[in-house]
Amino acid sequence: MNNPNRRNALKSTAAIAACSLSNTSQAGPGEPPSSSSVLTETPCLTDARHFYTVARGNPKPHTLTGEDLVRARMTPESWRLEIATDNQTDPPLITQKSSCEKPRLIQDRNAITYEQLLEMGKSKGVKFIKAIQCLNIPAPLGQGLWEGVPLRDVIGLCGRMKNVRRIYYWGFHNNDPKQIFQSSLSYSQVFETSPGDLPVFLAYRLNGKPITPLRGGPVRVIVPWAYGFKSIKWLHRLVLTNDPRANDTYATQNNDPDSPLKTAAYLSRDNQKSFDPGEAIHFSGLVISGISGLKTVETLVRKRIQGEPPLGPDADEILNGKWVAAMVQQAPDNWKAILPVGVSPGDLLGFDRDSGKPASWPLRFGMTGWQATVKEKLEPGHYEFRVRAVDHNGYAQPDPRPLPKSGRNEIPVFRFTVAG
Ligand SMILES: Nc1nc2c(c(=O)[nH]1)N[C@H]1C(S)=C(S)[C@@H](COP(=O)(O)O)O[C@H]1N2
Ligand SMILES: [Mo]
Repeated sequence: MNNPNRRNALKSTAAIAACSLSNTSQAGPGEPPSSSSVLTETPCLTDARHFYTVARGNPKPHTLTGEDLVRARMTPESWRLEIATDNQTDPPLITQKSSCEKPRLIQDRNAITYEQLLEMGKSKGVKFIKAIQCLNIPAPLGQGLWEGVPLRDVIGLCGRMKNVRRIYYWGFHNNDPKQIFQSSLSYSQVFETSPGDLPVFLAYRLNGKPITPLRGGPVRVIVPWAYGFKSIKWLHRLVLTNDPRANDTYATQNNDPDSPLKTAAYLSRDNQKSFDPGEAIHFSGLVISGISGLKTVETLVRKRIQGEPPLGPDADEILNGKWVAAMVQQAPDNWKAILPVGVSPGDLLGFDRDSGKPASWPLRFGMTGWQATVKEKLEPGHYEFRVRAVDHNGYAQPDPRPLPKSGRNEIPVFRFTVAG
């Protein structure tokens, strides 16, 4: 985990001129968002260098250069993807071994190359804007336009399969088994996508450019609905297994390995902490539209007594507080100005082909900015600010899934003072 520049990256105004802010709910005609309340806008696409990075490995694979990078098969020319079966039985759970007609292996000289993947992309390629978020970090890491080939088509190159219930996969890990970072998907998740829904894919382009080692290139898995741990970087190997268990590395760390992204609002850590009397008080942050979509973002201000114990998550003041709607950054009206040259919005998954408009805003499994201006006049003293997302089922954060090991969506709290 690194990258002190991330906050600045999110503030960059490049390519966001067309984005505007508006209230998520009834902002009455008498209350247009005042332009002075516009702090910063979140770029729809985060620069590839400015995502927050989560990577294991010693050395971190993305720090390799020159010959080391070639040996790690992390350049487009040296990259190879192997697809194998695992030869495992484990009665009574696994009584039959998985098999496929044509495994793809380096030793058999038929592993999949970068060129092959690009070639498949010409007819089968997909493009999707997705936020990456770590299940264990209460903030999105960045959002990109990912482009690649559905995993089902790549595995299809292995011919007929038998007894495959799951696929697990990992990336370059310094050839040290202790450094493997592995993830898994069920056979059905890979092979069947309901109409208009999102396929798992192997990405070779981010924001219109080849994926750099830092972002997991040359080829990275993208699981559109999932937290970052399913989107394996520096992909090396897929294994077809008859083991129905989710054998993700993250499952060994007490996480829910099947958790889809949660709808949740996050507070930027660089919000102002102390205000002069009468000074306008603004807060801002990011919001993820997860599996249940986003209805509103709401905020709550509360006076506190210095030294008092923190409120518990079920405190009446939180559950029944006077939450007020915040402003959510609106969809850009000029997607062409944001997307890489040659990419039309109608080409993107989740967008209407003819109108070029997204099916929902915020983008499904995407992020955008929110901001709030405190309306009441606050007398000098100590305060707490909270923010929460409400999803399309009407559940307010941290519901409906308050268990942090399925994604960090606690209600963020921020203490500030108004000077006396
Ligand atoms: N090979 C590999 N892939 C990986 C990881 C890793 O350590 N090794 N970390 C995962 C985790 S836990 C997260 S949250 C995301 C982070 O993606 P990013 O660094 O591009 O933001 O990458 C995932 N893919
Ligand atoms: Mo993660």
